[in-house]
Amino acid sequence: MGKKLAHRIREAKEKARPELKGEEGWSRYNFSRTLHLWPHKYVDNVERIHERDFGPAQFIERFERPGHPVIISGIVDTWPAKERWTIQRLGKKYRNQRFKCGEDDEGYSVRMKMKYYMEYMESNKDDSPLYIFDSTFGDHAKKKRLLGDYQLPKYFTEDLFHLAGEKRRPPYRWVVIGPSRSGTGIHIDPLGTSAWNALISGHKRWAMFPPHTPKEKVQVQRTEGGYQTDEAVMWFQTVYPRTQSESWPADCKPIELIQGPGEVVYVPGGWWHVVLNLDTTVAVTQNFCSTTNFPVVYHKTVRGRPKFAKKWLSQLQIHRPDLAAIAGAVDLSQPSGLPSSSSSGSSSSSSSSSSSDSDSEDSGVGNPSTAKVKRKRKRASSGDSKSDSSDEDDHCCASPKRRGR
Ligand SMILES: O=C(O)CCC(=O)C(=O)O
Ligand SMILES: [Fe+2]
Repeated sequence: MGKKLAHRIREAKEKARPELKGEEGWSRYNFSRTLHLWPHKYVDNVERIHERDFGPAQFIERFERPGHPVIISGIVDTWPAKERWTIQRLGKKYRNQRFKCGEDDEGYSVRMKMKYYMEYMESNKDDSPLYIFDSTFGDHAKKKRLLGDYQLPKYFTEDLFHLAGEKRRPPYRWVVIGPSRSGTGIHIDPLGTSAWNALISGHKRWAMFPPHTPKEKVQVQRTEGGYQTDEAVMWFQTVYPRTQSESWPADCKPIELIQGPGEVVYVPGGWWHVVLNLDTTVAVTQNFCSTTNFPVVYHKTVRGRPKFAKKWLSQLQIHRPDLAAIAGAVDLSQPSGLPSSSSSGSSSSSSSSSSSDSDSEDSGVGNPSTAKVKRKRKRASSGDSKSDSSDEDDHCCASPKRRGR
């Protein structure tokens, strides 16, 4: 390995995971040699549909309104990304562009040039490798060419945060590239939003749990995960076997699947999910607020990003008075109706939810380091930060979507 390459990788790793304390820490579990990521026998119990068989209205009634995960095929078939997003072509076209592959302790993005990341991706033996999860590609002269390589699936064209303006809105679209063993630890997507995740190449193993599943049950415990508690690869080693045992509550059984090339996963708001790359994957994912999930998303946005919510509401009053009226009727003294990674994870209909419970749903109350990170982010003028201040709890969750700016 070239000196410069080795240096760039070391630099990025130190920033992104200082707690691992150098090379040894990155491979102390030896997962690259000892783990068989592909399960010999695996459950695949998700519903699969083809986009030709469902119109948007039908999709809403069957999947979005009731909050049912589903895999959709057909969508990616017509995308230029199918040809253009091979590792080779991406490595060539975006060679000297820097993509976010982690975040430091102060909330700044850790970035690496594509050419270095590609070499790292091919050669690494890390337990849970660095993972490209970049939400700012649409803001850069060169990288924004990626936007022309895919279209919004017909079910997910509504995007109410758009009304608040590109500069102000929370991050919402990511290119996602990583080698086997990389992935995303268990989490719920931010602000009650739903998501779609389109896989261009490779295979992702998913487990999803319904919103009422207790957080303590699905998270890796500190004592069993060491420094890899938040990592997908550790989750499948520790928590997954428990989900298959007799004693796992029947109503919290996971939806499991292996997503293949060309498949789009729909993740309803409030669902826990964990994603492990079984081989090298290239994907794009977007989060959205639609008319259907608006009441919950609005509630969580007022809690998590109050200043932004105000500005958003003023635009809704102009462009969507129907939704502004719904916003006005949202009872903020009650829980939003869906959990967040930072809340207790117990059913929101539980009568034990006090108003202080719902306060902590998204606001990160009680986490002393949040304020520091917020200030840092506000100051960051790297063009990384797409939104104004975030009051959301960004610390207790493994999702780059929550961390990611
Ligand atoms: O593909 C991944 O690792 C990200 C999965 C995820 O959490 C998401 O798309 O919301
Ligand atoms: Fe997610």
